[in-house]
Amino acid sequence: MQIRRLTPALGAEITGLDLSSDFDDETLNAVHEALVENQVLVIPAPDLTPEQHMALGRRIGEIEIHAFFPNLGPGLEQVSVLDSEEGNTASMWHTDETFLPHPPMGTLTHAKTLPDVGGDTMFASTTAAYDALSPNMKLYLEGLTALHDLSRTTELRYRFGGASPQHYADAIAQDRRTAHPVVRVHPETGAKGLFVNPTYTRHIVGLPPDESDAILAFLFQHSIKEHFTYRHHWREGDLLMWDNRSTMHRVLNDFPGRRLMYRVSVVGSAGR
Ligand SMILES: O=C(O)CCC(=O)C(=O)O
Repeated sequence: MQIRRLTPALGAEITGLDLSSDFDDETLNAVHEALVENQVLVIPAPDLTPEQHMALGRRIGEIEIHAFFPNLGPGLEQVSVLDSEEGNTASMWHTDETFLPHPPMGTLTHAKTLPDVGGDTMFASTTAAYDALSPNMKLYLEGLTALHDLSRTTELRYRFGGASPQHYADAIAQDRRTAHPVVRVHPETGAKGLFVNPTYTRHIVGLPPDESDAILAFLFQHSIKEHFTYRHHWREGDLLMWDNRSTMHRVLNDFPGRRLMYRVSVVGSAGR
């Protein structure tokens, strides 16, 4: 197994590993270590089946049924489907499902069908972004919490035709919201990272609305500066794993044609 770093901030490609064959726990641990260190891993896996994809997720931890993406159905409910033809292209910066009390610790996404051009995914290291803040800003953010909820993204999908009025009303009624620290400590490395994102984070708790809006706008812009990012140009069969505790991501919605991805998320827990 060879590991090649892709940008100074984050990302590495692993070659010489066949994810569709049996591999031992030592190899799995090496992949896990590489994930924590590099935050995003690119692994070519042209022959990976949905069953193997799900089994791989299960070897890392408990796998979830995604809160709102459709899935492959009976027996494969944990494999969610992002099909641009169904209006599912996650084009706003986000960390996965931060409206949950325990957002996933990581996600494994497999490229099934790609447009001829476009549809790259951008990643940003939230630990690199935190490290680059001024000491004054770090002090200001210490101890603050922010509220994350699911309604904004559903509202946007409703406004632009991607969700029905009922779907929108259901999202509001479900009231899926959680407050998290604005600065998160990675449970495995101890590194601090920014933990706010434009898709789910609504406001910083206890601040006047205009101050909260201004601080969040600054943090969102700061987090996606180019030297904290990696842009992945997909090849069919690529499997990407990202550490959801130290990254944000978005798809560039710049393509005609179909983009179909299967994804499995590993549930976060107190220890991980
Ligand atoms: O399709 C992709 O490249 C990423 C999808 C995404 O944002 C997600 O699975 O949360």
